[in-house]
Amino acid sequence: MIHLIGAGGLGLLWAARLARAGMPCRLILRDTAALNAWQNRHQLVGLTEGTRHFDIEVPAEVASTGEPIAFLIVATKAYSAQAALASVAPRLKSGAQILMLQNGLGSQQAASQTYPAQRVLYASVTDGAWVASPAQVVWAGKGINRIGDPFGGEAPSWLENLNAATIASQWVTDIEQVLWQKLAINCAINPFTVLYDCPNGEVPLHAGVLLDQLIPELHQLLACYGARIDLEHLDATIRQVINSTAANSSSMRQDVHNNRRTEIDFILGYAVRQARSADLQLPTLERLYTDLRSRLVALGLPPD
Ligand code: KPL
Repeated sequence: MIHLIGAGGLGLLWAARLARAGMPCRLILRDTAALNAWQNRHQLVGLTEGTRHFDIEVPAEVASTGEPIAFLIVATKAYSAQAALASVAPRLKSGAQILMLQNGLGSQQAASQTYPAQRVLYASVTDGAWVASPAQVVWAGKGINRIGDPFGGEAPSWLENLNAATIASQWVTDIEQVLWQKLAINCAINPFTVLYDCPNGEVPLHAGVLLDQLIPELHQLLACYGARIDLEHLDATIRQVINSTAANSSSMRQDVHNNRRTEIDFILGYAVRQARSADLQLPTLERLYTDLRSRLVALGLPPD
C-alpha cells in the first residue's frame, strides 16, 4: 500500500495517476472535516491531461487512523513537510520508505535527521500541476522525477511501478547535486517573477544585469557545496529553463497570486543561509533575498 500525504496540486497529480494505474494507494488528509468533504465528493479526483479528463477514485483517511505505513510519499509544500510527517510518525514502520517531493532544500534534510529509522529518499520534480477547484487537478507540464538516496543504496523496486503509472521516474546516484542545481534555477527565476510580476520568459528582460551577476554567485555557492557544474553550463541551463518555461508563472508567483505563503525560506532563504555559513560574499543574492522579503511583507504575506 502506498500512502500519500499532501492534497495540493502535486499530491493530487500523484494520487490520481497511482490510482488510475490500479496501484493500492491512500491519501492522508488533515482532519475529519477534510475527510468528510472528500467523501462527499465520492473520493473522486478529477485529472485533466491535455484534452482528456479522468475522474479517479482515491480512497482517503486521516493521519491518526489506519494501518502501519511502509511507503509514504510526502507531497506537501516544503514548509508543511515536518508537521505532515509528525502527524503520521506513530504509524511509520521501522525501515519504511519516505519519498520527499518538496521544492528547494532543507525540508528533505530535516526529514532525514528526524527519521533515522526510515529510509528517506529525495525527489526533484519537474511536472507542472495546478488545482482548478477542490480535487480537480490540471497536469500542465509533463516532467521527470529524479529520485535518489542521499546516503546511497539500491533503487527501490517500486520505481518501476511509478513509471507504469505514468509517473516518469529515474534513479540518480547524486540526488543532492540534482537538488542543488534545481535550487540554483529556482533562485535565478522565481524571485524575479515575483518582484517584476512576470512570467518566467520575461526574467532576463526585467532582471537584466542582476541576473548576469546572480548566476556566477549561484555558481560559487554550488561549487562551495560540492556541485560539479561549470559556470557556462549552469548559465546555459538556467537560460534554457527560462526559455522552455517562458509562458509559465513560477510556483512562487502562483503562490503570491493566490495569496499563499511562498517557499522562499527553502529556496532563497536556504541559499543565503548556506552562503553565510560558508563565509561567501554574495551581494546580489543577499539583495534579492532582502527585496523579495520586503515585497512579500508589502503584499501581506510571510517573509519566510
Ligand atoms: O520550478 C520552477 C518553479 O516555478 O518553481 C520553474 C523551473 C521556475 C518553472 O516554473
